[in-house]
Amino acid sequence: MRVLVTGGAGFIGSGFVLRASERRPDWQITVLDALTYAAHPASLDPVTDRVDLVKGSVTDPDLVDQLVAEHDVVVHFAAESHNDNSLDEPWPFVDTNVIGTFRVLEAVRRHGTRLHHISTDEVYGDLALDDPSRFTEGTPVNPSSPYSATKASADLLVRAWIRSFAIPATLSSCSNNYGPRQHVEKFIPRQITGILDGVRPKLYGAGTNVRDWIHVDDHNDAVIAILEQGRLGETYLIGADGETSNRDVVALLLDLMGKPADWFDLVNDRPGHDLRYAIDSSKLRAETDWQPRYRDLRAGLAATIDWYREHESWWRDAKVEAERIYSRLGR
Ligand code: NAD
Ligand code: TDX
Repeated sequence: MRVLVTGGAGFIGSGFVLRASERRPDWQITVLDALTYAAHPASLDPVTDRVDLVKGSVTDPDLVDQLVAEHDVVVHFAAESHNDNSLDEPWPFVDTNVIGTFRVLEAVRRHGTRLHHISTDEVYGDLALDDPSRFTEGTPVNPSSPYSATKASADLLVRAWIRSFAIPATLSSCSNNYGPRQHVEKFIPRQITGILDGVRPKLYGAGTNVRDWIHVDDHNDAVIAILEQGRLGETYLIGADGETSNRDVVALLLDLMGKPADWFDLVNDRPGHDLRYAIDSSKLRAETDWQPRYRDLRAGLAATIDWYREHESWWRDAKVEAERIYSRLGR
């Protein structure tokens, strides 16, 4: 099977390429990635001899058309992915996430190629901290940020192309990922690399917001399961019952890294900051054989800390740039 992975030099996309290369060695994988600030092509070093990397944008209709025509499956990870950046400069989010997805859809429609579209739980908006409910596939989209609005827009385009043009596609919306190779602008790697540099963790607002953490390998195993066992036209929510407040994540990191429990700062909140995300992944678990393998957040974080400790050259330049942006944003 010839598989085109858009955004395959980013955090989750590169994890997918590595995981699929290990679990499905017969797949021929091509990565299409614009190599933005968020890309780390070095993440693909272990598979450079067997994976083709094409530098280009999903917004380029001719390139997308040519690559889609040459593959049997497209797994569409490419996106601008960081909420804080979307609040600062929304246009790249509209361009890549909406226009880019439109280009992919049109190419898939022309060539009959199977598509799996990667989305996020953030398209459903947020839940109150004291609301016991969780998102399901039936929850109406209600995005809060420019980032999540562009992801919800892309999802609506995919669903319309399924209904109107019968393209062979599936969608998945996953909760917050953590693990190796995540860009240091994101919450967990920002705090790990900060602590390694002797900088106290920075919690937005009161630190009480809740995210539903899942290990990146569990996400990518679920994507493989949906590709192989999912029903065309369907959306699947991916989550591993990992709800944890940001304060509790920082408490785990401080404990694992030998710092006092009160060694953090509360900083300016993110405008429009979603309170809580929570995923009900019963449908995925009922229709495929997928189960999360990482069920212990403390152990997963310990391994992630080790990875950042051992890969400073992978993250150092990006850290300098990310902190320059955060200091301008006052966070
Ligand atoms: P990331 O920012 O680490 O990687 C995104 C990749 O896409 C980068 O390699 C970047 O160069 C590439 N890219 C950006 N614009 C492009 C363009 N125009 N053309 C081609 N490539 C382009 O993001 P991530 O965290 O790995 O997220 C990947 C996908 O998973 C996104 O669609 C995101 O919405 C979704 N998602 C992320 C999470 C999470 O917790 N990080 C959770 C659920 C869903
Ligand atoms: O320094 C920080 N301090 C802090 O308290 C940072 C960077 C974040 N936070 C908070 C904001 C969120 O409540 O931590 C939480 C997680 O923040 P992010 O890592 O920026 O993730 P989030 O905004 O939840 O979005 C992530 O999950 C869904 C990904 O970035 C998205 O791509 C994905 O769709």
